Amino acid sequence: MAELNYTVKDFKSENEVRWCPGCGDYAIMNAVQRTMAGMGIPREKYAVISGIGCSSRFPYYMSTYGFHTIHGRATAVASGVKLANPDLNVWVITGDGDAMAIGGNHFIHLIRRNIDLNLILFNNRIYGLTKGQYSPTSDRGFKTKTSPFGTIEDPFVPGQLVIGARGSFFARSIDGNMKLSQSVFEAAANHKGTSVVEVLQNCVIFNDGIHDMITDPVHKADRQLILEHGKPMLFGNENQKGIIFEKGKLKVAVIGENGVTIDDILVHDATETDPSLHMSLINMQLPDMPVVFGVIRSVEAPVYDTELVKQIKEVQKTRKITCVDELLNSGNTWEVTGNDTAGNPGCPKVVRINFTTKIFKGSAILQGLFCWLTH
Ligand SMILES: Cc1ncc(C[n+]2csc(CCOP(=O)(O)OP(=O)(O)O)c2C)c(N)n1
Ligand code: SF4
Ligand SMILES: [Mg+2]
Repeated sequence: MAELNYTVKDFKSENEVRWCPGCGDYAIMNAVQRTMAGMGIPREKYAVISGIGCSSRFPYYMSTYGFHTIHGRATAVASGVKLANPDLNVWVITGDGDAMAIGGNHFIHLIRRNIDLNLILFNNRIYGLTKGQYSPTSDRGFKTKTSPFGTIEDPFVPGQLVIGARGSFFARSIDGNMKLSQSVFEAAANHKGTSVVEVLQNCVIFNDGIHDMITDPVHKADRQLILEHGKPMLFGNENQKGIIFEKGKLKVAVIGENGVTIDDILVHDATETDPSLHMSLINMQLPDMPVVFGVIRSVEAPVYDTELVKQIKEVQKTRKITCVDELLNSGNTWEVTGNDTAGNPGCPKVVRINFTTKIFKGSAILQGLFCWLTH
């Protein structure tokens, strides 16, 4: 195959981008386009499938195959796209409302099946498109138009759902950190199975600054821990802080204090199949702990689409009928000829009816219908 020298521009469509100026979605899309340009995959092999929401307008702006589907069902449509076209590189674009509220059921079952898709969850912790209602990732007490006195419910933590649904890949990024987003998108694309990337996204209109505590440039070194597989979990301006395991819990320690050395700091293993430590990392939150980013979990697990193809091939070896065409042309078939229901003579087409339609033999209505359908 000739070398593909794509640039970001090759993945931008001619459609006018209609996100608000300053919306975090722009940076996420740019990181996706950079990732796709560098993957060495022909453009026609990409399909981008979205639900409904501001984030879900994404496929319009991509110069790839795409489908802006219905609310909460991007995962279902994308599953079908992938199973019918296993060689496509399929990306699901969804929001916190789209994936966690109306699409919650489809989200967890996609992950449980481990279909080879990449899902990017734009988490602005609000319904943006419908103008600012609270979402399943909004904090307890959060005031919006639909919760004027503050919500009285606790939010989902998307990574917890992924682990709970036996997820094989979970990563986190931030809209403004395009380098990090690009690296986790690449890792997601290379992972076999469902990869979920949660991106903390700022909605400048309805939830501006919701991630500021984490992204604030002055404090971010102390508040963000960017994980790398095989490396110690260090953070802070001079990487002087790290994560240790003490009394069954993760804890922040400072190297050089209380006898702590670099050897006490946990080393990240994204490939560990036991999800306990990955869950603890996902649960880390301010103010006591930094928030964890990067690829948190990436483990090998059976992939649904591969298993499906394998199973069909296996079954075909021992069956006389190996596909639907063969089924329809098998068993008791006979020809339907004669006049149609309107009395017009000679339906010239030969219609094969197999055993499933046998009970209708002799039915003039069916006969006429078949003539009409096959004319
Ligand atoms: C069946 C159905 N119910 C409700 C809606 C209204 N609706 C459209 S988008 C949306 C929420 C979008 O929020 P999110 O997924 O977080 O996307 P964002 O706009 O924040 O990117 C809702 C409730 C709809 N379009 N269809
Ligand atoms: S409403 Fe919010 S999420 Fe939607 S385009 Fe505007 S800034 Fe982005
Ligand atoms: Mg949202």
